[in-house]
Amino acid sequence: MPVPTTQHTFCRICESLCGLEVRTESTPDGRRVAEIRPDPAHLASRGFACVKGLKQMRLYDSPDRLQRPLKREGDAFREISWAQAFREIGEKVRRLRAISPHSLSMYVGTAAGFGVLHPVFAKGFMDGIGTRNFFSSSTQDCANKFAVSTEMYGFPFTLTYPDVARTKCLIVVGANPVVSKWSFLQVPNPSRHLREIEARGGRVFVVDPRRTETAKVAGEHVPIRPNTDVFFYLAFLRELLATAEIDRERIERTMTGLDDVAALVEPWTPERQAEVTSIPAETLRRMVSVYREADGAALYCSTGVNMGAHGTLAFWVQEVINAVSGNLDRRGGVLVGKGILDFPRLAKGNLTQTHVSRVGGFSAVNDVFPGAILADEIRTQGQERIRGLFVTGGNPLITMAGAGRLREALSELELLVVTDIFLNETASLAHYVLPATTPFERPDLPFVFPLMLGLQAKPYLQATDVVVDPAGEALDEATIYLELARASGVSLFGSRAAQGVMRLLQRLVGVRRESGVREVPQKLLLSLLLRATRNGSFAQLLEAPHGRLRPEPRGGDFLGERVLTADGRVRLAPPRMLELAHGLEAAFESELGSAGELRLITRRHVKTHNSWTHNDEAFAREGATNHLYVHPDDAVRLGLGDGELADVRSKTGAVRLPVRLLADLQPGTVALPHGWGHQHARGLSVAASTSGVNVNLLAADGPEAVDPVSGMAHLTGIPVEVKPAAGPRDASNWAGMPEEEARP
Ligand SMILES: Nc1nc2c(c(=O)[nH]1)N[C@H]1C(S)=C(S)[C@@H](COP(=O)(O)OP(=O)(O)OC[C@H]3O[C@@H](n4cnc5c(=O)[nH]c(N)nc54)[C@H](O)[C@@H]3O)O[C@H]1N2
Ligand SMILES: Nc1nc2c(c(=O)[nH]1)N[C@H]1C(S)=C(S)[C@@H](COP(=O)(O)OP(=O)(O)OC[C@H]3O[C@@H](n4cnc5c(=O)[nH]c(N)nc54)[C@H](O)[C@@H]3O)O[C@H]1N2
Ligand code: SF4
Ligand SMILES: [Mo]
Repeated sequence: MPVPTTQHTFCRICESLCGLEVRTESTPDGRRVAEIRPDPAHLASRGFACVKGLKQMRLYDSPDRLQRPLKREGDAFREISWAQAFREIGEKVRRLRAISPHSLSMYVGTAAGFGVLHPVFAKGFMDGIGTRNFFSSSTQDCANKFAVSTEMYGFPFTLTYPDVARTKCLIVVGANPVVSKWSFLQVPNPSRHLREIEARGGRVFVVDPRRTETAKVAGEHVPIRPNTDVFFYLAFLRELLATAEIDRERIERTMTGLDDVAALVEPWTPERQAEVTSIPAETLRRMVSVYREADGAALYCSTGVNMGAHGTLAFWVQEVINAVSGNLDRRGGVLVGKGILDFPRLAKGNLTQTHVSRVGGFSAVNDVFPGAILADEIRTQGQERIRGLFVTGGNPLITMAGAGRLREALSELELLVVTDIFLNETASLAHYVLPATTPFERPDLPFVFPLMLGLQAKPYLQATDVVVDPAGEALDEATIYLELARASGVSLFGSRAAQGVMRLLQRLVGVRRESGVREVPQKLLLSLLLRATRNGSFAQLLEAPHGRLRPEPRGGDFLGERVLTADGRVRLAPPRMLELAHGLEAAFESELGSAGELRLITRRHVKTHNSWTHNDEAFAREGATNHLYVHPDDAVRLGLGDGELADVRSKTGAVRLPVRLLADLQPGTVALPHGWGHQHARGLSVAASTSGVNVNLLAADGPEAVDPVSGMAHLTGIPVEVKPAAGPRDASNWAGMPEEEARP
């Protein structure tokens, strides 16, 4: 007889971290999830959850779930023991490390951010090896924010967030929270929060080339030409300085550089920005006046700006606007949260290292090099050439720019190790694939952002116990990276003490699994973290199954107190930003000259999560595809009809896929969702039967293609040509187009 049990936990797929009620049953294979419901009593999500969260067990319980370590022999994968996997990988690491520690590298994907211990142990392993070659998905989605925060506030993780619960004016630029929830901010149920702003008399604007789901839920849609946000922001600041009563005393006390930014924005009138953004000058003036008059206002941007051509400059100017208008550090404006520990102060010394990359000479942002130089780092000869790569909780082959070149580069590695829950596209090229536990198979605390930084609309803390038994021999990443460090003859973080203590804890209290491996005692480590920060024990926190409230942000405790620049003041005009801004006039001219160019933007759907949720019929069926969304007027001009095949070409690649007409787009813009192109995945039986294409074949990689300050790749606003397809679709091809035609 199955014994049903209901347990409270939280979802760890996206940053909403929705509270869940999970009913489990015991089966011959161990405890399994039978049903997931939203937790109505959860302090923050209050009964909200999305389809992905509620059906995630279908992904985890798939027959494709990795159960045991795999080794590739020729073209086939064979199951091996953990002991063999650790031993062989360790031997290869020792050999490569003897050539150069920098010949080893790591790419950390999004899934790593949803556990506390995973990123810490993964980084600890790399630091133990002593390599500077560390990559992460941050240069696909947010490194511009880290770079700007470092310059302005003195620390990459000093991140401002809009006080969504109290603001009277929210301007959302290049984000679609209704579909994607939020990023760098935990607000479950975005629709409710957006409507509440309007209900309390506030205003919402959504600046986006597409009339998005968010724009339909609340506020006014302001269409913008892709890649031109920086000009919108410059004119916004100019108009604000020209019309608002600026509190100069507050600025002088807590910030520096106002005159420099004022001089910078002087040429950028609302009329001038209108020539490229397509936002009429009157609309911009009206937005500024609403923002200025509101009792608490916030500008917020996300990936639509971050991944664009001027993401670093745009985000910088946004931060300056929020700061000089008096909205920074006040309720209803933008706040800088506090986590359970003073992470910025503790980590400042470690996260502001000054590594420079071999290819392109990029300074690491937050210890991370641009992902878009990875292929070049592998292919450029030299002692420090990358020969070994660990990929953890990510799928760079699908999600990174220059997918075509990256595939070739990954095939040249001497050692590729992927730690994942599936044999995904990247893993299909690996020498070793290591099976990780899913979130439900691990105890945890919420994602590093709320925990360390307090980026939460409603601050709370929550713990979750293990909900189900690990599948097969899957291990948590803390154990995997501790064992790999041991097998490679290195210590976590290069610290014998750290390695020794972890090994001791593992031996003394770690549960021994059937595979013979002892687990790192995760709950104990999490408990130590809680105790060290005076938050009680893990067990005590588990007694608050819907979360335990933390102090509400007050505002007024950041400026003059927690700014980590040398003089403790916000640097409004960092020299690196002013230098980058020298290119603006030329960029403006080039915008004027490319008004007729078709630009490709991103689009997310509720049922997909980057590259990894297409492997169940609840999310994608055989033959399912992404579409190229085209405005009806453009379609007529291009000779394309709904459902017809189109060839999309950029400077770097080409794909063939069906068209869907979408009047919500701004003419001159086409949209193409990422995360597809699974045909060559070895271990995703459902996803591999879909026929979508990898849009990142169209995005350029290489040192010339990335933002020089942040290392961000440009994954939106890509100039493309679109034509009726020159032939049929070849679903067996990874570009969705016959190989010879796909070469641009
Ligand atoms: N063109 C275009 N490209 C984009 C984007 C875009 O908008 N347009 N978006 C970008 C963004 S925002 C991001 S963040 C990146 C994402 O880039 P990645 O992080 O490289 O990609 P994901 O698809 O999120 O990969 C997550 C992987 O983690 C695995 N996984 C899930 N749970 C676990 C777990 O508990 N442990 C382990 N070890 N693995 C797990 C999944 O199976 C999957 O393979 O892609 C970017 N790429
Ligand atoms: N369902 C779902 N949820 C997700 C994810 C997912 O894949 N699926 N991914 C998660 C991840 S890793 C992240 S980082 C977050 C991202 O969350 P968001 O940053 O909100 O990402 P998107 O929903 O893609 O919204 C980006 C918006 O930018 C617009 N845009 C594109 N180019 C431009 C431009 O040049 N200028 C302006 N102003 N707008 C532009 C697009 O039309 C789109 O509406 O979502 C997370 N949540
Ligand atoms: S919105 Fe969906 S995917 Fe995101 S945390 Fe909530 S249930 Fe999970
Ligand atoms: Mo992301």
